[in-house]
Amino acid sequence: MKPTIEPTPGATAPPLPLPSGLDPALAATLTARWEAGPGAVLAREFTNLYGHRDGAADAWNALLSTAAGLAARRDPELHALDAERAQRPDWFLDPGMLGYSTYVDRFGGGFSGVTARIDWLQGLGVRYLHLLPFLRPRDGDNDGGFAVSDYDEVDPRLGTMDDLVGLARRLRASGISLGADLVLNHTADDHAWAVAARAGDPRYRAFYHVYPDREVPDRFEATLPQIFPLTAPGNFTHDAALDAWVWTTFYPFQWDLDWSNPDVFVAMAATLLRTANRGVEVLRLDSIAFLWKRQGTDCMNQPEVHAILRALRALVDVFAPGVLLKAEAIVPMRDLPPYFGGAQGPECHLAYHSSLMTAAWASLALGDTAMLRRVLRDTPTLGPCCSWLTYVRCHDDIGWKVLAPEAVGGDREPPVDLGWVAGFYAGSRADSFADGRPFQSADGGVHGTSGMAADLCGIGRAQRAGDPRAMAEAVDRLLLLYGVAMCCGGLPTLYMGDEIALGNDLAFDDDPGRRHEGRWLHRPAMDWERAADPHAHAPAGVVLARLRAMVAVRRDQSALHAAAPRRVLDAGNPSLLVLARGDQFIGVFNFGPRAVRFAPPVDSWHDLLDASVRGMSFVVRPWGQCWLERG
Ligand code: OTU
Repeated sequence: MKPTIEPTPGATAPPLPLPSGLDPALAATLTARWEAGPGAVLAREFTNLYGHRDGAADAWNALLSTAAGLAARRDPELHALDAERAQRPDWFLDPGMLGYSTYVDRFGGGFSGVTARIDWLQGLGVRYLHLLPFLRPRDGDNDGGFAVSDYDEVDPRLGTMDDLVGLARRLRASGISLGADLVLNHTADDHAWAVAARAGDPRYRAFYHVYPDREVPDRFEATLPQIFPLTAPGNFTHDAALDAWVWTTFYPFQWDLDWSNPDVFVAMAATLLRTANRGVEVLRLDSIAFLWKRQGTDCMNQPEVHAILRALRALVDVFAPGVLLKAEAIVPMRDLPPYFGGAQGPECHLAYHSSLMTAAWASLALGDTAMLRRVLRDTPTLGPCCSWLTYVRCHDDIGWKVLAPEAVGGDREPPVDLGWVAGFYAGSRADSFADGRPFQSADGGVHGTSGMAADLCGIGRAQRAGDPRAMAEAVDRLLLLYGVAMCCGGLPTLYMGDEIALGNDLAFDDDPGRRHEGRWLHRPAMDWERAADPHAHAPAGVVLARLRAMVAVRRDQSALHAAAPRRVLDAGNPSLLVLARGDQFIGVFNFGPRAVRFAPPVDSWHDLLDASVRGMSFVVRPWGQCWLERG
């Protein structure tokens, strides 16, 4: 079927209806923003998506009156932030930016515990904190909080909504922007909308994709991927109360919302703005690729997903413009640039560069950077005020499938056997340094790998072997990956615990509520004892000190600004990645087990990570890196 979204030529913004009694200054500000472009985009996209649907006009009115009402109730401090960010819209591209991602309970027990650890984050140089889902989840299994029962209540085990708002404010005062997940592809099956649907309310039944029998599901299923093939096979779940099949891309208790329904758009758009009003400055748009379904496709990255994103961005740009949208689209790189938007309007400010992350791990296993060089060469230059989110690990598995297009090889690159790479990290091979586990891989198929970065880099094995040299190499590997994330242009984001080389959490194996879900392997509780005295817990002290040094160097390097030009240089050795940022900075990363000599093109250079090294040629030790500055 042909995509249905075409831009409406020459569309202009309809007038912005504002409630009477709105503060005149705010009304003027909103109107000016609306007329600067977002109003026309929102009207066009909403009309294209929903104009033909019953109730579209009511939905439009409800959308704008809700949004204006929320703008009127937005905290003055946040209005001030909106104005400030308008002056410097590329603030998050700064090389002083550093992200940190963690679960609230694993890091601080609850919101107040996180507040008490702000100094730790500041000590690392963190400026953006992504707290994994903290809203009220469904009872029982809830996919690590990604099955939300109520978007307006927090998980009571973590504190109260006031605690969250207070935490956001404290973070802001400390120079840290709070990020949170907006789980907009699905709700939990005990969300009020799902409960109403089960009770037979037709309005809410229409919030989900519900089918009386297997006919339509089977047709879709023929071309759909499997996200959790072992623990949640299939994309539809039979629900007894609905007496029907409901679309469940992820777990059976996560019901996909039907975004072709304008009421769903309005409900989730309002959820977005309410979340922003609580002080959340960055919204991680979870599983964004899956929002729109089209028969005969994999139901990912459909054109309507981009129309929805343009509409959401337009709303944010009018009603909460200090807020950033971050795309969590774990898709091959060729499908990623559209998530930043284009000629039809802007979409997200940030997107996870999962191909880069995954290619770095693949290159580490292979001792050959061809895959990584190719991904970097093909990574497009982004428009202004857009940036990649670069990372090493996160709360999910490393999903190898995003690399499928690169793995077939190219003119310059040989094919890569991702099955071999996944096997390398699976923890059972003698020729490997890694202690990971396969995630959702049936019969040796390629899917994902679980594990903390430290253990995937070999720190666990080196510790067990009591081998100082192996330990030093494992530490170098961990820092090598973070070095790439910090140098290649983006917002580098640490995963909790990596800064002290925290290893896998095997305890989940004994927990009947979690043992079926391998991703818990890399969701340990922060080890505050180790953090308090890292040198007593080798190699935590070295990792922490070197990581901090890298962050400090990066902060002052304008060459490492996210928008500074990037070029992969020919290194003459397959284990090296050589990355020029402008003409004053070259990052040299050795992914192989042998030392390599590298001579920069011309001139004399010095290594910013090792003040003693200066000259025209450099020896990069196994898994070592040099950050060379000209002069
Ligand atoms: C996201 O992830 C979250 O990050 C996961 O933690 C959730 O389980 C999932 O959504 C459902 O809410 O497809 O494009 O390990 O990479 O499930 C995003 C697999 C996703 C994840 C995948 C994922």
